[in-house]
Formats: sequence, structure tokens, C-alpha cells
Amino acid sequence: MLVPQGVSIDAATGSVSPSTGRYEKRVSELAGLYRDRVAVSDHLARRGDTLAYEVVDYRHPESDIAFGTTIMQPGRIGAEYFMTRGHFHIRRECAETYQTLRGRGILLLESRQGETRTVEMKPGIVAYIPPDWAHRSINVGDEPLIFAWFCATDAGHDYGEILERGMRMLVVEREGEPRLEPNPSYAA
Ligand code: PAN
Ligand code: ZN
Repeated sequence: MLVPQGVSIDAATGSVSPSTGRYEKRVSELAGLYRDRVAVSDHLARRGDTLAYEVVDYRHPESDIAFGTTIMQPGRIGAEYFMTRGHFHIRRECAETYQTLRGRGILLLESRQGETRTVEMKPGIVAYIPPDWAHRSINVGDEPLIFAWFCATDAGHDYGEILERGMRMLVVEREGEPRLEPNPSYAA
């Protein structure tokens, strides 16, 4: 039987206690997300296979709700900021919320029909991700971007589509500022 529990989420580190799982993603595993392949090789050669982001969760299969944190390091590959893979939920009716705890980011969303929206990520903002919108988080600041997410336990992650065709828009650094630009390699 599940019992009520207070779960501590540290806004400075993103640690979740108690937690039920954790994974990390390093630059080499995310190489395919970035347009500038030379910049990926350059990063790996100069800085090594650095940590890009970690996900920690509090998840019980018997419960319909799960939550956790994503802890994103600051950084860029060429003009593109560190970003998550991005996904649709397998169960298309499942929405999600992201509450930013630390840092500065852009949540890039794309509907199934191809409409793009962004939501600013900063402490004090809870982003609502409607059902069937692909979502990717981008750390545009110079400190970790940490957010807590809340979602249906069995929403599932569908990474295939975004991985294959990319997203229609990119968030790139231009003269020190994040800018939304059309993705030249978007494969419709
Ligand atoms: C989040 C994301 C997390 C990592 O928990 O899974 O931020 O992003 P990717 O899964 O796209 O690599 C969420 O949206 N869960 O549904
Ligand atoms: Zn999600």
C-alpha cells in the first residue's frame, strides 16, 4: 500500500529525497541533437564527455501521478544551448507541468499540427504543457537550470519523432542573447 509522504526537493541542487530513480545524459549521447557536428567533436576533445542533464524521480507504478526534477548544466554546442532530447507523451491525453526552481530557460513546445510556442522558465513560473505538445527544455543561462515536473506515471516518452526530424525552431545564441530561429535542417 502506498502511504502519504513528504518528499523534499532542494531548489539549489534539484535533489529529491526520497527518490525512486535517476539517470544522466552526457554530451556524447546527445550529439545528434545539435546541428554543428564539428562543435560537438570540439567539445568532446577539449572538455571531455561532460554531463548535460540529470533526471531524478519519485515514481510508483501503482500511483497515477509521478514527479521529479531535471537538473540541466549550462553550456553550448556551437550556437545551440544545452537542451533536453524533447518528446511527445505516448499517451497523447497526458499533460504535464514544469515548475522552475533555479536558473533561466526556454521551454520550446510544438503541437502535432506544427505550431510552435515558448514559455519562459524562471523561478516563480509554472509552465503548463498541454496534451500532445512536444516539449524540450533549453538552458539559456549561465547556471544550472533546475525544474520540478509533474506528470501521469504512465504518460510515456515518445522520442522517435523529434529525434528523426528535429523541432521546427531552434533556440540559438546571437550576440549574447537567446533567439528563436527556424531550424534549417528541419525535415518535414
Ligand atoms: C521530463 C523530461 C526531462 C528530460 O521529466 O523527461 O526533462 O527531457 P527528455 O526526456 O526530453 O530528455 C518530462 O517531460 N517528462 O515527461
Ligand atoms: Zn514530458
